[in-house]
Amino acid sequence: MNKHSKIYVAGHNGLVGSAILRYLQTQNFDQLLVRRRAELDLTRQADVEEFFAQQRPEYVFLAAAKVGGIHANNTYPAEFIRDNLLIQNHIIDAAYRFGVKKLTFLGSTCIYPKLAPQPMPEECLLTGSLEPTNEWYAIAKIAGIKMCQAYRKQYGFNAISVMPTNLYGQGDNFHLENAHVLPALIRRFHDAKQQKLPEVVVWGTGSPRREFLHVDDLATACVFLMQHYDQPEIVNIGTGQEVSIRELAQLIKDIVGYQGKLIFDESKPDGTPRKLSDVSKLTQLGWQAQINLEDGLKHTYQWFLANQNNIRE
Ligand code: GFB
Repeated sequence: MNKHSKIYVAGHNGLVGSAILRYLQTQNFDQLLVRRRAELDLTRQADVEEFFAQQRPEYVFLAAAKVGGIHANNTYPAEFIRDNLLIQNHIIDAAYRFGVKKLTFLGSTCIYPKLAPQPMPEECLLTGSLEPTNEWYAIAKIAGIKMCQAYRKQYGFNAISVMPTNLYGQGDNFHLENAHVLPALIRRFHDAKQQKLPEVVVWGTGSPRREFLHVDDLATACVFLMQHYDQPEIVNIGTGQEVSIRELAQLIKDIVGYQGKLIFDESKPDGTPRKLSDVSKLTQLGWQAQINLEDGLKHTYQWFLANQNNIRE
């Protein structure tokens, strides 16, 4: 991939796609191709094929997906499995048919078994049952990985699959119910501070542990792997560090400057108990995360404050 390669970023308005696009722009890649949803519906195969036939991108970052937090995954299972399967099937197939040189498929570490060994090595894929709250999404992502591997095996198509841990940062979805925990809590603590509420509810027991990667780090990792990795095996992308949801909530509370109390609502699901990625493969390839959680959180809250009137929900 060179600075004049034609690069399609699918999902450029989302958290991940927008970060990849920003990073490519700062690196002076000068043929970046994007389409808004209103211009190109990725769930429609004929439209996707027409787009690839006309535009002939050379490289594709497949960051378009239906995503959400534990509640959204659990509440809209049909949309999560259907939309993700359609989008990825259409893009991977069209990319192969219309001569794309290389494609990077974005998955998620929720593809690993609920009770996977911690930290989770790439090899534990398909060794146990999935976490039920997100199995629909996980099955779609596993199908995407297998599709990339199958197209490589049968057709020699250069598709790689990367598995980011829980992501956050500028451009996230801050919906109170459907977002992931980190943006949802930023929003809830912020609203509680504004409204001078005495307490904030955090879902679950607070004991699950999660790893959080800033999306600007993810973007550099994706471009690094697009340039330096050409194997069928999946690659984890994470920090290798985790915090409990209770610790995360306390950190966000402090950064937002909320003075009230934390209440844990144990009627809400905890999800998988731990989800720490083993990042030794990526470290050996020569990449590691740069943004620590506290700095990333401060930056994300500042971005939220500056953009709260037009954030995505
Ligand atoms: O980020 P999250 O929704 O998804 O939730 P997962 C992480 C943890 O935070 C769970 C707790 O233990 C939640 O119970 N939590 C506490 C909250 N308060 C809140 C809140 O206000 N909102 C949310 N959303 N959670 C997702 C998968 O799993 O991870 C997706 O569902 C995807 O498929 C994503 O893979 C990366 O980390 O549990």
